[in-house]
Amino acid sequence: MTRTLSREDVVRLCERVEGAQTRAYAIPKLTNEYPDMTFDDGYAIQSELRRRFLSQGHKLVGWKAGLTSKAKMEQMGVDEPSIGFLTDKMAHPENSVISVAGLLHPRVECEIAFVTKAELSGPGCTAADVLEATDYVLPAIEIIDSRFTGFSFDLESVIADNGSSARFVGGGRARFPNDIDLRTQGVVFEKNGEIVQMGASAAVLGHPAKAVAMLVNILHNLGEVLPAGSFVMSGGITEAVAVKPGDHVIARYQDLGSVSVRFS
Ligand code: 0L1
Ligand code: MG
Repeated sequence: MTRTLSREDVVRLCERVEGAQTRAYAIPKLTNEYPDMTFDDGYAIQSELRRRFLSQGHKLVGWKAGLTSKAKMEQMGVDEPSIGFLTDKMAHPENSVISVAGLLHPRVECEIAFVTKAELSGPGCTAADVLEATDYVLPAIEIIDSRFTGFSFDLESVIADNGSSARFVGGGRARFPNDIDLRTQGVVFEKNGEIVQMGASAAVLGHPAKAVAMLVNILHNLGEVLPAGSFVMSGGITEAVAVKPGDHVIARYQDLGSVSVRFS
């Protein structure tokens, strides 16, 4: 564990991120002021943000792995994945309308979500452990929203900003993980009727269950476990696609049906 920020700095930076998230204004990346900030500092800020949201009555429903595909890492110029927490306030029903008024740079990713039936803990959690503990998988759309000015950020700042988490939608057809090939799951992503991305789930660290295992091992470093009944998004299969009011997106999966959302 390498921390450079004092508790006062963590609280101050958390308040900055919380303000940007809840009032939708852009802030400079945190490393401009704290160039020595580490990933552990980023997670300390993220944990403080989680503590605050939960104390305001938000419910923790699960976690997300981010930056898990090579395409995504290249798009963002980073070489490590990250994790973030998900609350009930971020969840939206399938094919609902999401207002972008409360968002800064909304972009959409198609992902495979896992719902767990047993607790998972690190260290050393493997993809096999994840599959064993998975109740079912389903298709999901994540709406990410970086709060940093001009999309200028680094992994330390993204971690503090809860991995750009903003909204998510689960839908389609839930399947038992052993009934489909989760490694070669194809997805076609359409925006306003046009195909804008295509991919296969192997883009997510070779197998999306590996991303969930990685998430569990990072949780261990934060002193946390993944409880049974968690909703876990395993990471974007393709590059994130920007959306604006009036857009409609649908992600069609080979064996998991489709999931869609509209924006106003
Ligand atoms: O879900 C993710 O892959 C996290 C992306 C974090 C960086 C960004 O805002 O694009
Ligand atoms: Mg994502």
